Amino acid sequence: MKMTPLGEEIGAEVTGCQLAEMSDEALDQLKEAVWESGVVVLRGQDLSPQQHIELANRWGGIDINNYFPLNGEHPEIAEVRKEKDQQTNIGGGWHTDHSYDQVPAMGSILVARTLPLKGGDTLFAHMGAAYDALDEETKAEIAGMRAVHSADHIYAPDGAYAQTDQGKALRGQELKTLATHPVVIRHPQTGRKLLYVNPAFTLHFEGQTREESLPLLQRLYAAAMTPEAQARVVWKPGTVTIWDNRTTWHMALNDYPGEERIMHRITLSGEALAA
Ligand SMILES: O=C(O)CCC(=O)C(=O)O
Ligand SMILES: [Fe+2]
Repeated sequence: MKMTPLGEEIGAEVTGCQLAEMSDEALDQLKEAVWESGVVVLRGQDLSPQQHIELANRWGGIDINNYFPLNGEHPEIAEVRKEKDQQTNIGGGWHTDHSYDQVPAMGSILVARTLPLKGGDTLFAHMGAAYDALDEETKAEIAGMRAVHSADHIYAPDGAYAQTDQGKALRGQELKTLATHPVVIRHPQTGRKLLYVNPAFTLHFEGQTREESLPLLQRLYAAAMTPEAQARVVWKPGTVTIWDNRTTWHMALNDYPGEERIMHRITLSGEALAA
């Protein structure tokens, strides 16, 4: 297995590995690459839905996403879909999946099934690099702080997606989510300090209103917007991307009007987060 960095401080492109027939040692190596670099890309994979599920189970278990439409034959697989005639995509702004859960998902294995001719790339940002980029004063200010996360303003009947042409496809509109996590977490496996707030699901700091929280939140978000902290995944048929939600943010570009894009996502179970 060979790894080439994707960006300066983020990501790895892995060659010499077929996910469908990987040894336990290779799986352990791949996990470490995901935890440390945040996102790995594998090309030329021939991964059936059944093999996708088997890989996720070997990795450490599956969290069923409560909102995305599920694949009819394989309910472990969520479909991230944009039809030819839809305007809105899923995950089109910077976010961390499932930060609104008490025990957020570790990450995802995303498999390209139908791609536009060009466009539809996915951007990733490394939240360890973002934390490192903060000045010492800010690091001291956020040490010990906690933030409140929810998905209700995104997925509720009057939420962001309900007003778009993705609204009808989504499930779970009646769910209520609320979770509090440290603003700086330690990665459960690597121990690295990571900034754990994101523009989609973080509402405010604990003990502050949203209005009071926004200036500092915006400063923290800006730290993830450096070229060194970011990488772009350009999808091709057979591409599989695996990412860590603690280490990274991501966003899906919506630049392929009139074309269809269908991805199969399995969400990997995680663990409780601590400072
Ligand atoms: O479609 C993509 O590239 C990613 C969408 C997304 O945010 C997700 O699957 O969590
Ligand atoms: Fe996402």
